[in-house]
Amino acid sequence: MDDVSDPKQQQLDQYRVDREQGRLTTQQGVRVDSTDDALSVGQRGPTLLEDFHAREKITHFDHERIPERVVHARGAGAYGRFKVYDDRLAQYTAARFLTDPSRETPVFVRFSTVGGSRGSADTVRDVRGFATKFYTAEGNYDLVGNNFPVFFIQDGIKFPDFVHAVKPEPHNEIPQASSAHDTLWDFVGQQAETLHAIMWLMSDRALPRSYRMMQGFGVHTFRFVDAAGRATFVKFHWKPQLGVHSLVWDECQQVAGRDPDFNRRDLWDCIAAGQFPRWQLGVQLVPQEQEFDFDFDLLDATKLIPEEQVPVLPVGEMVLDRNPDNFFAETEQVAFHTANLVPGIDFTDDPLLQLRNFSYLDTQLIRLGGPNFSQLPVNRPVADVRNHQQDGYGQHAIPQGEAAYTINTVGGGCPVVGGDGEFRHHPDRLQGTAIRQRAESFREYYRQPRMFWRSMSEPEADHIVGAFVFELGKVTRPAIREKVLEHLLRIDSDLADRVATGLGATVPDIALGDDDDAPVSPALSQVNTADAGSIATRKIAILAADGADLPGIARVRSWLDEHGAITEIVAPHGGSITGADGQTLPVERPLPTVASVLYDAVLVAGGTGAVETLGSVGPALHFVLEAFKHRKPIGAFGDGESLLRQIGLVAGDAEQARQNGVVATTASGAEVPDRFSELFAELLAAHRVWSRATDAVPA
Ligand code: HDD
Repeated sequence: MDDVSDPKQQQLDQYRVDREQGRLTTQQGVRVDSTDDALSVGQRGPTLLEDFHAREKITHFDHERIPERVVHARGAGAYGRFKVYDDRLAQYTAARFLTDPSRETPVFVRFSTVGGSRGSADTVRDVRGFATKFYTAEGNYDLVGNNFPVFFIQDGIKFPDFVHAVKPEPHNEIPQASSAHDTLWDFVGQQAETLHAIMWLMSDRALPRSYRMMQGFGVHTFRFVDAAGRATFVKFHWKPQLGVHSLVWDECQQVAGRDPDFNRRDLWDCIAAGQFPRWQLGVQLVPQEQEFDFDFDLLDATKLIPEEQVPVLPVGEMVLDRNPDNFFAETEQVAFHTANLVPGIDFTDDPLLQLRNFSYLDTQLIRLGGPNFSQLPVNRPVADVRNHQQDGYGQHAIPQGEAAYTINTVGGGCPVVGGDGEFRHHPDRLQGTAIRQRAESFREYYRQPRMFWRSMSEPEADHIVGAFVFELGKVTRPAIREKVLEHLLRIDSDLADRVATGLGATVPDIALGDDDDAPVSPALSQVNTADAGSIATRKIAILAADGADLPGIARVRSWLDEHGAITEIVAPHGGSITGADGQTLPVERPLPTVASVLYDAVLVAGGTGAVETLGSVGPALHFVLEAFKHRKPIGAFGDGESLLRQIGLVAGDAEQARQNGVVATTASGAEVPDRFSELFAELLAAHRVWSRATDAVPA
């Protein structure tokens, strides 16, 4: 993308305050003489009320907290830019930012977990929020999506019930950021509509390796409206350039303790290092006339349109290239709203969306303390804002003029209503009776969960079974487990059998209809969404010690660096290591401060002395074994291979290495062949070695 000036960043510049220069002042701009000692009567006497600086400082501190988001409390955000490839959407939508390839639209994206509190860990089993604010020239457009294409409920009126069920239980506020407890599964048992999203929640999609490596979905069917008012149904997709990759559950639980900020840190570090994450925006388009051509209802947010049925048309690219300056001011105060639309995009009658359209504005009022939150720097449109809404807490604008109403003559009839480029609601023709009743077309709950299950690769299916066994194993009421097993049986009997076996339970004896009618959608499997080509931004621990083969490290490292990977020297002690050649190399991470779960792969450096040392350090051996257990690529060069043999890992020839994910060469120094690095990178690009047997690994 061109590096053109960014109107949003220019706007934000007016609000940025450089605290790394200047003099300390009060909020009134008065310089203070001391901020260490409050004004008191003598050195040991009482503090004086007249110390306005002390009072102001304490008072401001007392008011620092605002309510955390009722859901999606924990998040991380970044600024970036969006641009369409061409004008191909012009025949469907009047939205200029989606049709004009010469435009670059500034964005702010906030990724989040859903259930946990603001201070909870990143790597929990959960849906991830993927909310994008486009600061378009026609006003702000918010695409408030998730990394699952389907939601847990069909009607927004159930949202408080669902959230109360998944959040910590009300009597003791346990468990934090976990769905593995009775109330969530009780809710699932009673609400078959949750099952499709529950399948996603039990899958690897709920454990993203990185926010940079997950898909995003607008979830609902929205509507594009063209300049002539013609509508087309649309679903939005974000596809990450780096492919879709996940952690494994055992790893997640450990990372939650080792680095609770794992995903947040990953996003921050990569942007800070200039390795900007990118996503392709895609759309699935359905002509209005084809609204009823599907075996589900397009208005039902618990269903997806299989990509094989309606392909995703790639339309543009988003890059995130700037970290916020201040977490609270920007990431915490950003306010998304599904009803922030621009001309060319409109809602459908999806009953989940309709209540979302109420909820977001409402929640910002309590969270951000009044109706002027859209004036906060991160929320400010770059488009002109002019209206007669006035007053309220925190009014920053200074509206001028005598008339604060429309229609006026006093203010010259301004601001003028309408004219050009205004938002017009799609003129739906509506007629009906007020009823509380779910549409019949919403009442099939098992076919798409079955499609999801049957589209999984073997390891993905194993993980789903493991997740159900873990979650239901934590449920204390047998009747709840049984009810969920009944639903699983209706999805697929093999799934139910395997989960029941893991739980030591029996599959309920119920009459079943024919369950063989589910199609398979290869696009749902991560095997098909992993980008097998690139190792960019993958993190590799190079395990080394004093006596290491530093020229060998330099050779492999430069190859990996050149291909965009991130390498870190991990050694038993900090400071630096001295190589066999007497040279020194800085240690980036002392072994006691890290663990293999924080890396994508491990490389054991050669050097006789180093390998002997590492072979006698338990945490170093555990490091390699644990990476092996989590199916990460393991490599060794020079004498490094003997350390692998010590713990029973065998490389073999290239074919065996591919199968087992262990690659080694006896070559050292400048002789380490590129072929070694290439094979290691091949394994790394695939992210995990699913063909490796790991059941007996003692780590
Ligand atoms: Fe929601 C936040 C996504 C259903 C009510 N939601 C929130 C955020 C995301 C989503 C990404 C965090 C935004 C941020 O980073 O600030 N929500 C979804 C998706 C849904 C969904 C993809 C289904 C398709 N949400 C949903 C329903 C309701 C809400 C049905 C209520 C009827 N959501 C909220 C909220 C939140 C929110 C209470 C909490 C904080 C906020 O809005 O700003 O209004």
